[in-house]
Amino acid sequence: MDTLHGRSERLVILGVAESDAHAVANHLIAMQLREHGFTVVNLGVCTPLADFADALDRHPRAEAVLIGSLNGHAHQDLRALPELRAAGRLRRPVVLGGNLSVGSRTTDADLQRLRDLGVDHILPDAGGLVLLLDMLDAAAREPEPQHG
Ligand code: B12
Repeated sequence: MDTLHGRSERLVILGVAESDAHAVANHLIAMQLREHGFTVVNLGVCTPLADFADALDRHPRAEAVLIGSLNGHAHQDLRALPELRAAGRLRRPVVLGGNLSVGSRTTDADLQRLRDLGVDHILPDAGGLVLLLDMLDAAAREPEPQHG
């Protein structure tokens, strides 16, 4: 719904990847986003990718789908992304953050494998999240270029 300032309520879907039980960052990120005025649909830990898609179906105004992964199994947990996208689902920017590989060092190849699945944005920590969401929001509001 539009506010007095002509600004729609801002909503995001947040959760932690399917095999992952790490809860602390998820709660902190939800708090941070709520402090910035976002409505956060927080699916919590151990959330299968299909549940993110279902949540987006229920909340089609969501600006982005934010997924945390700490245990190193992001690629395995997000492997259904190409299939869901091919079926016309999860058609919002997917933002992934956390420890994105097994071991202490995440290589460019690890990140590329995630992008190849269709992950749109990767953030090492949550510090840049609001800025990224603001940039995505601004880009989504830009008028489509006119052709012909
Ligand atoms: C606490 C903890 C646990 C607790 C979790 C309790 C709970 N209810 O959350 C318990 C004991 C259950 C646990 C279990 C396991 N853990 Co653990 N755990 C940790 C620990 C010590 C702290 C995590 C934490 O809460 N940090 C505080 C938060 C605020 O920081 P953060 O999680 O790093 O999040 C920041 C960024 O990563 C990022 N971020 C995180 N999520 C998101 C999401 C988005 C959208 C964005 C943009 C950014 C973002 O932003 C955050 C803030 O800047 C870390 C080590 C460490 N010091 O980080 C290991 C660690 C994450 N665990 C690890 C492992 C391996 C496991 C287990 C597999 C161990 C085991 N063999 O059983 C299991 C996995 C269970 C599972 N199914 O997921 C490894 C992962 C290694 C890897 N990726 O290769 C780590 C790094 C320890 C290590 N050095 O080996 N763990």
